[in-house]
Amino acid sequence: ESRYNPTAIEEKWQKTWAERGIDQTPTETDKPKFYALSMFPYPSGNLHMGHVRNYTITDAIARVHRMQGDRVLHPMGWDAFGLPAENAAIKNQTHPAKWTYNNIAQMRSELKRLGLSYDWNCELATCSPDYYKWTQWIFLQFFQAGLAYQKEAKVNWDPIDQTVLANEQVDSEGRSWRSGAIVEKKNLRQWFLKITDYAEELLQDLDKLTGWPERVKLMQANWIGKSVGAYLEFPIVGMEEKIGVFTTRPDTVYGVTYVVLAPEHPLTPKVTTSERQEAVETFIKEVANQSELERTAEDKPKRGIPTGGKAINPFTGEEIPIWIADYVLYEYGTGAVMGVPAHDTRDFKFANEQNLPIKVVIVPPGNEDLSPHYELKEAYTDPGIMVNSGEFNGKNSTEGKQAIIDYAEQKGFGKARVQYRLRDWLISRQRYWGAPIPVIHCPNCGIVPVPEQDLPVQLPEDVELSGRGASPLAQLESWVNVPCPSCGTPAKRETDTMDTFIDSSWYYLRFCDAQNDGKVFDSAKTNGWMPVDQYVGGIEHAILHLLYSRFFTKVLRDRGLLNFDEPFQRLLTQGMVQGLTYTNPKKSGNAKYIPSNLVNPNDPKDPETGEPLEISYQTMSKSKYNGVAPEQVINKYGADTARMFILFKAPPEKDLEWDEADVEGQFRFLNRVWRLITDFASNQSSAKLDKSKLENPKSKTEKDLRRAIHTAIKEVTDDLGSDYQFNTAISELMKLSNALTDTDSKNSAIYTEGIHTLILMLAPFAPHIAEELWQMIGNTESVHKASWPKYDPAALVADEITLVIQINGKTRGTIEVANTSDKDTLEKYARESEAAQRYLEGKEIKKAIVVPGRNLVNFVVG
Ligand code: ANZ
Ligand code: ZN
Repeated sequence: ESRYNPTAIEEKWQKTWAERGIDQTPTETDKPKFYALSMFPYPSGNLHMGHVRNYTITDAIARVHRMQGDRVLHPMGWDAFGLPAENAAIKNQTHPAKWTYNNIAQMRSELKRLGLSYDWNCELATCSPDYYKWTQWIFLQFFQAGLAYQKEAKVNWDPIDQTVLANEQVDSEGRSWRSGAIVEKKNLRQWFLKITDYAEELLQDLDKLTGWPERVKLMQANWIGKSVGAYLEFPIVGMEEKIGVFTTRPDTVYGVTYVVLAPEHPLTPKVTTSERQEAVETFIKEVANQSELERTAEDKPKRGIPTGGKAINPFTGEEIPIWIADYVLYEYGTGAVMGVPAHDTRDFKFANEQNLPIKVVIVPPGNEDLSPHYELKEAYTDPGIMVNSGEFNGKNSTEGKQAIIDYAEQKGFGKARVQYRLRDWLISRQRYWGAPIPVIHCPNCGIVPVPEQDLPVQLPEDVELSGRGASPLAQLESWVNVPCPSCGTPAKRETDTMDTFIDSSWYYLRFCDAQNDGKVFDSAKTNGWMPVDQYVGGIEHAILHLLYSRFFTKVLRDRGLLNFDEPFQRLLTQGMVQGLTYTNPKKSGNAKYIPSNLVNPNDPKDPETGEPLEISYQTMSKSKYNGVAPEQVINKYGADTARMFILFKAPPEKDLEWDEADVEGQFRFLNRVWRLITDFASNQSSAKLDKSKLENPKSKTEKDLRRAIHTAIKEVTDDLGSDYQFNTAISELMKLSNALTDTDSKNSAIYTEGIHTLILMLAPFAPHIAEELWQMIGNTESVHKASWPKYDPAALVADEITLVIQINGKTRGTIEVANTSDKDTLEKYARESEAAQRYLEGKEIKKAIVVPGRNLVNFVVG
């Protein structure tokens, strides 16, 4: 009898499966489709445990669906453009393409060792000209639709990477997501995609995403940030121009005691009086160096100064001062606000600090008659009744909002307005390793799209990467200078490349027709596979990647290429993989993390200082020295054990603590299954399943075994339903394995059915050992082509139940009785039981409470 040798069988089956092409996407169309997708990786060099978890989850899902009769698309590719390749190239004097493709080769071979059932014919890399040709083509679709435009903009400038960053790439401390440098502001002409045109639909359609976690939908809604309110114009004393403000509280307009401009607002210098000019200029310079977060943080004091200018409240005719302040952002709304200190918390603080008047115009119902000037300890921000508001007095503030808007519209000084926090997507990067934006700037014709037959605009290979100054492409004269495609005049190529989030906004569409070299994709094919039925990936993509992908889908739909509204039907955000982490609480920064190989686990001390260490589980990362390399685990236990452990240790959406003892536990389980089935294979002359013998078990033990088998089928199938509770599914497999080990009916057709069932249900999780054992018991077709077992409801019914006997709520004994839910019969059994006889002797039964579902009878006695 052979030992379980994972290395040998895993290599063997990976090779055989590849030769037989069993993971290829089926072409028949009579089965329901299922598109299973993991977020594709950035080829950074090696797989980490987070990748392994992500892909194992999706693979198990894909395999279950195949066995359950779906035709499955399960592709994999590479999100291969981006800064790290360029930085590595600068550092190591190689070409980014070389670095990238080496990493892809490395990671692909690691993926293959995991036994993931990808159709490698769909593989794509976003940095390949076959792919970015279509990224460029899609850009031109946006351009033709008026959804790609250039504008001068203050951009985030990363002084280390020497590049512009999207807002999303700047963290809450104002640092670059990659280099960590404090981001500066700089003015540049940049390309934008008009995602704001789709803000409302992106918000509304969140309701269609019933298979998404609520928390992700909420994050998207907050990012879009819809506010309903009004645009109101305040005339400026002595000037033609007016100050437009956006407010969500038009009902408070009678309480405006000042107006505030963002310091960068173009009206700032115009309204500033000469006495105030110097102070205003100094203030503007100070604010320019602050991040958005510093400017708006709730706990920071609001800073501002008067400009000397005055505006008029169009409702009251009152003159009010014009200020500038840091808390007013130029990029949001109109970049100006009406100050209502009585009803806005920030304004209240600001007015108190700056000694500006506070005027109450909303009061809680029933307080209308109180002195209008009663002292406020804090802003009154709730709805209420309007006071001090002229003809609007007495209205409740909710109606008041509309009444004020109607009035403003009538008089021509305002209107209703919806405002979104979402801004247009800045896609320009002054970098080399990205898809070049396919336009040419002609002195005669302006911006000319590169004609389709000239796509892709290829990245030149002979580029010099210094990591400094302007974009590498801009420095390459031979590449930049081209004749205008329209008039032939000497013209210049656009030298910006696209944000890599663009590449990943449409890759899932390309997977449906990955080898098409004549089109971006065949719409019939893509419409046939889309939407993705199950998308699996990290929560870090909850906002941007998913929002951008949804945006692309909607735009391509409106261009007639797609016939659906949302790309991802269901989304699973898998939890983090955490490793055992040793920290020295006396140290700070990264120095506090101590590599585990320097620590004695029985007495964890800092090897340098001898100080005691703290132990915790934290997300695996290089800087914490708490990572476990997938390769090592596979070498030691095999991929099947790694997969089983990952699926068993925690539900997919929860964090997972990597624990070697539990890895061992799964290894032992697979070894038990191995022995169970090798024993079966060698003892049984013919292990063929005789279906005719299954339904009439010959003995109680056979019947019990059959119940265990069918209960397992039911439970595992339910666990794999829509919630993918792999952990409980694997527990059920363990129970089934124990039942098969312990039964006395090993020479029955039912036992054979149990063995088959165990292997079949193990197959999605531990595909190699399942295949080996499946062949060992005499099958020739792959287990992965077999059908998922179905349970027989009749087999689930137990013959006997254990009935609990209670006297006054106290359990006094149990009896085995025939399975029934008939109350009278249960009561009769209970009365006749020895326990009842003993405890009830000489006592009067006041009441018998029978609970059939809980198999319980309680006698209440006096
Ligand atoms: C007057 C007012 C009175 C306001 C009141 C609120 C309460 P959201 O919900 O975030 O859209 N605001 C408008 N533009 C701004 C900008 N560029 N920078 C900073 N603040 C700005 O908030 C809209 C409210 O934020 C607006 O309504 C405005 O203050 C302020 F009792 O107007 B409100
Ligand atoms: Zn031209």
